[in-house]
Amino acid sequence: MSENGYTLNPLTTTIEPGEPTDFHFTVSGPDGRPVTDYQVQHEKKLHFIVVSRDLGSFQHLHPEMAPDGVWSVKLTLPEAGAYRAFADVAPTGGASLTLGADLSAAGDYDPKPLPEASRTATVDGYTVTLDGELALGQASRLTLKVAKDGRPVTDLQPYLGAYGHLVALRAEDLAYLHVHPDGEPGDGRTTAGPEIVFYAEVPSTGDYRLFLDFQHEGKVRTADFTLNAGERPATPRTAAPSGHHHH
Ligand SMILES: [Cu+2]
Repeated sequence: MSENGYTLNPLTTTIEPGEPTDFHFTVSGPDGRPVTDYQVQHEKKLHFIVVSRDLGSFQHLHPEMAPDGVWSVKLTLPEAGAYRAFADVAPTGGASLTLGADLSAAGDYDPKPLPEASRTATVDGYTVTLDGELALGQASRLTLKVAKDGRPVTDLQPYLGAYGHLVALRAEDLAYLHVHPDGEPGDGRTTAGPEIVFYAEVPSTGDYRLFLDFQHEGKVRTADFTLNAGERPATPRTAAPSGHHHH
């Protein structure tokens, strides 16, 4: 919830399921006051991720900040139940942080089991396949390959400064993983698909949910996966990345 003295503070307490709600929050700093100065990361000062506790629902939103540091976003929680919101920020002069807060939508809650482990996701006629392993104790290389109607997509569009954004969450407690893209549009070596490469480090074995945002033909879509992280293999399949950039 809090990191380095920074806290995510929801100001909206009641959310009706299925109703678009004007959701407000602040990020308070070590002095207890709302932070108003942020560094831009991936073209935005704040990335707001909202997932349902059962990890069936995922949203990646970009709230607007008022001069007093109050953020606003139109938020719809699709069904009654428990949700977790994450704010990815880098206050000016500080490190980048992921802050979390619990949200809920009132009503009867019908939690669903975690979707079965799968390396293929389909969304709107696109098929995304995932190659690579999440292994404890090493940077795991994950390759996501995008196809449409059976053909590789080679004209992905930059979205927030990358060809894809991957969010990984641990199923057990919704711990948020830091995932780094390998390369970026315009660096002279990163192609616009069909493959998008990431490096992820998992803090424990167990099940993870992965959500890939990618843009093609003017629309952002999300492909989701369930992946089990195992012990470190005896012979690592992939070495730790060298010389890749943090963004
Ligand atoms: Cu974002």
